Amino acid sequence: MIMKKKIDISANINGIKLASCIMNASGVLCTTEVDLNKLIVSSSGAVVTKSCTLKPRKGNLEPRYFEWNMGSINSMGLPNLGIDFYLDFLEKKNHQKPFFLSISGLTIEENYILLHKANLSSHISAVELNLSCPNIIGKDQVLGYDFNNISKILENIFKFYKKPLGIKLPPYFENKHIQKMAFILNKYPISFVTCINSLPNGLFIDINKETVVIQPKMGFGGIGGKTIKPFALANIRQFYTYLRKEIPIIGCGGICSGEDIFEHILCGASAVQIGTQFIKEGVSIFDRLRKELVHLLQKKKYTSINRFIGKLNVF
Ligand code: RRO
Repeated sequence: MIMKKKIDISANINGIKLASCIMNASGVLCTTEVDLNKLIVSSSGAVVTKSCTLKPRKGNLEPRYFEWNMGSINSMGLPNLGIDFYLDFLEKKNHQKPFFLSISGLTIEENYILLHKANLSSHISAVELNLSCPNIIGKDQVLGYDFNNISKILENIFKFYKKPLGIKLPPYFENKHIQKMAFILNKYPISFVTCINSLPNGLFIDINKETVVIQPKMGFGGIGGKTIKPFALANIRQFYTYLRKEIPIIGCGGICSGEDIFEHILCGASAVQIGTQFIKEGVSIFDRLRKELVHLLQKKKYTSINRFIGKLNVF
């Protein structure tokens, strides 16, 4: 009998150990107690919570999410149960998996308050600070595009915040912007970078009805899914090139198969998050993707994802 070698798809994000490198993207089926419990018992390598604010929020008017064969558009508007809910949930839950608390304050000051609260919790593995929410009515500023303020914000944060901190970034469309952001991030003890959030300011149209498909913001929203994979790969690749090697990247954007995960890792991701396709399939997706990834690695004779992180060839 031929013994197949065990394929290792675990990940180590600056000391945070994930049995599988595949987890959910913040925002997707991770808002309520029911959602979070399902994620805990699933085969996702970690649980990422919906970005939270200080107070609970209902979010934008519905319809606020729409998907088609190539992607999704959303303008959820940060619906969440408030940070205390997520911290209480964790305190009560005796779980084994890494837990990433995503936060997205409506102001910089709110982010500081959220981080003060997170700092006191012994149950979170890291905070994922979302600098890339595109859908708040009346607030068009995506913090991740505000290069002038990021340094100051991070400087203030690391004066008091002592736990692992990851940063969730929006997509950038110019190499020099990625270089600039990486230069800033490299100065701080950041535990990981997640890229990318949805592509902001997209529009999808129903040709039969001659209308937009979501209600908030005249139909404009963040684009996710298959359509955005090339942008995710480019951002991961360029951040991998410019970030200090001690800052791992969690790739997010357009993953539907084990092959997509392979591409993210080849570009430089140490782990990956699943958004749109997780909404389509539910928690069983983590099993499917794990099987597809393991199968591909067997075919390619890789025993571990560590063998090819960032090893993309160029001509
Ligand atoms: O809630 C949202 O509208 C939302 C957020 Br916070 C985010 O970070 N990304 C996104 O596509 N939608």
